[in-house]
Amino acid sequence: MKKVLTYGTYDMLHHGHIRLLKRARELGDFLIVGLSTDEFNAVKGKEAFYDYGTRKEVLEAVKYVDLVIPESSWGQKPEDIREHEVDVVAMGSDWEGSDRFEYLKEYCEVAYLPRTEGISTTQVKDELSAAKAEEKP
Ligand code: C2G
Repeated sequence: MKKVLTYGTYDMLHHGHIRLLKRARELGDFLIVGLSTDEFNAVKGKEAFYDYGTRKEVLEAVKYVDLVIPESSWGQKPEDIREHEVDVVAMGSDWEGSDRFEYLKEYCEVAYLPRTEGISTTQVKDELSAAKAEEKP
């Protein structure tokens, strides 16, 4: 069984996330998602709209996802790879060449998949708040 591992915040799930998960899953037979905890999001300088439990519940309902584990530090990846016998770490191309991932080539394959353009959680939040502001009399 070829096991794939990816990481992310996965807040306010959108089609960019779904396409990434679909393509990551297609690299093997089993997809694990290291889901950033609320505390780790703070380390990443991100604040998710939904808490970890809610984001995990949503991800576990996605047919491409086989297992969700917490991502609570940058450095846990080699241990995750060993513990779950991961063959490929797959990330969106915005991470291509990043020190956060390149070193993992010592442990397993690292694949970067093209990001879906024109969608991001930040963009959705901004557009919603702008629309709300326009509504106000
Ligand atoms: N993504 C994508 N297309 C988008 C938006 C996101 O392909 N339009 C991908 C990202 O490249 C990433 C995944 O979806 O691989 C999850 O994105 P985020 O939730 O923004 O995750 P990120 O903040 O990049 O966290 O240790 C790594 C980090 O936890 C990654």
